[in-house]
This record gives sequence, structure tokens and C-alpha cells, in this order.
Amino acid sequence: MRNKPYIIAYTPFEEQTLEKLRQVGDVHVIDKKQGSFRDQLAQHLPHVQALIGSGLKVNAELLDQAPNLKIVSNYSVGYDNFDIPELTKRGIMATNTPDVLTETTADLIFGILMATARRIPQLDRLVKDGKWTASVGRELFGTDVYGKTLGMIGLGRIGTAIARRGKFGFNMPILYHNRSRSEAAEAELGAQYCSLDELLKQSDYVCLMTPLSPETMNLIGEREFKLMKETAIFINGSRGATVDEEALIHALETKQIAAAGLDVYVKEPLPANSSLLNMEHVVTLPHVGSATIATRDAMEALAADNVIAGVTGQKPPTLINQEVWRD
Ligand code: 8YV
Repeated sequence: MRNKPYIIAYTPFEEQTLEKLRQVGDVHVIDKKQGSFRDQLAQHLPHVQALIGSGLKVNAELLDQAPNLKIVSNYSVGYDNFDIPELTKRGIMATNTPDVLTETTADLIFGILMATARRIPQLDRLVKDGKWTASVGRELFGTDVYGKTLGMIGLGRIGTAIARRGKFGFNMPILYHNRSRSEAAEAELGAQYCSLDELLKQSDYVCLMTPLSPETMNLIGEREFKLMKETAIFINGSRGATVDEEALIHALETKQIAAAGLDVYVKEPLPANSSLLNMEHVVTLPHVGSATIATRDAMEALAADNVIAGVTGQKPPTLINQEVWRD
């Protein structure tokens, strides 16, 4: 019988985060170098009270193996990897890391938009490859950003922060489609709510920032790409599965849309045989929206604070399923 709470960290964390967790519990780090991730996890699940990390699918099958689990702490704002109704039914707390990554992620997503529009990676490669031997020709000219229409699908915290950059930095009219209307965004940004189809037809930049859920799975597919302008640039900073990736590849191959900037994919890391890798008009980033040192440190600290609260009888600061909390 253990007398300290048993905590499993299944994503690499900084020593300072592990040290913080060790103040309240026995911490075991799953290290992929030590063998199969699944086997290690299976061995520890019967004893674990807290799980901390990102991306692990936490569903009934896993929970059946973890009868002592009190809290699952996601080191990310998105929690599509959690079966929240199942966790709630079992009285297990689920937490994520909102707010601390909002501005950093918005910076990066706006950065992809700029990089895709102005072909920054292609131009950088040209210079580094020693091919800058004359003035750059029209085939490498970009697309204007300033004053163009930005369509935001998903206007939550990060979506709103991206729209602010567009509105105040680049004078972009903002259209948005969201589960619910945001009077605050309409007042602050003059953002105009519209149907998904209207947004797709009118936007120069279509930026997808909606969380992944059964309702948003494959939200953008063949029909939606057909509705977009031929000059449209598509940006995805949400989750790969919100887009039908085959339909995206087809839309890019057939020039139904002009270009895409992507930080997320159906399968991550992106497989080496993905057609997206061979397209000059696609900018591919390796899921790094929140990846600055300061932001990742803040995410680690918040994810750890959630665990510490959860195993010491306090309410975790960013509890998702509030229903499970009883004083
Ligand atoms: C990941 C993210 O957390 O927060 C999210 O939802 O997608 C990212 O910030 C990050 O890749 C760490 O795993």
C-alpha cells in the first residue's frame, strides 16, 4: 500500500515540474526509451491516482484498468483525447491548460498565415540554396494580407486573439462562424457572424480554430473547399481531424484553393508519404502552436498545479468537468 498519491507523467516534463509533483506524490515518468509505452502504462494503471501529459486517449477501456484514478491533467488546452462523459460518470476530474497559451498560439497561427501568403519558407529556401541569382520572379510573388477578409471558424479564446491580430494589425474585416454568437467580439472587432457557407464564400483567409468534437469532425471537406474562393488561403490550427485531409489534398492539387498553412494533421507526426509534403503551396509546421519556452513552462506549471490540487483535496484551477467537484 502506498501512502503518497501515485502520479504518472507520460509526456517529457522539465525537472522543475517533476520536482513540484514529487512534493505531493510518488512520481513515475514513462520513458519511451525504456520499452513499449502501452506495456509501461498497463503496468502502472492499477495504482495510479493522477495522470499528467498530453494526447493519451482516456476512455472507458483505459479507465477500467485504473480503479484508483482521481484526476487526468492534460498538458494542452484541447481535450478531444478525453471521454468527458465517461470520466464524469466515474467521478474523475479532468483538467486542461487554457489561457496561458492563448496569445502565443495566436502569434504562431497568424505567423503561418503570413508565411503562407508571402511564401516565406519558399523564399528562405531559395536564398539558402544559393538560387537568389536575380530578382525574384512573379512565380514567387505572394498574396496581400492587409485589408483582406479573415473568416474565423471557431471564435473561442485563441480564435478571438487571432482575429484581433487581423483586425488591429492588418485592418482585416472579420467574419466568424461559431457554436454561439459572441457579442463581445462583434463589439470589439466589428466581427460579423455568418453561416459556415457564407463565411467560406466570402473569406480571403479561412482560419479553422474550432475544438475537435463529434460535431466538428470532418467539418471542412469536399463541399466546403468547393465553396471557397480559388484565391483563398486555408489555415488549420485546431486539430487535423476537423478537416477531411484527402479532400484538402484534392482541393490543393486541383487549385480549388490557392494555398494552405497547417500546424495539425490527421496523423501526427505527418507520415513521410503524405502528399502534403510535396506541395509548394502548403506550409507545414509540426504542431507547435504553443511551443515557446515561456508558454510551455506556464502550461507545465498549470498542469502540475491541477494534479497537486486534485490529489490533495483542493479544486483544480482549470477543472473541465465541474460536476464532479464536491467540497
Ligand atoms: C499541445 C495543443 O498541448 O494545447 C493544445 O491543445 O494542441 C498544444 O499546445 C502541445 O502540443 C503539447 O502537447
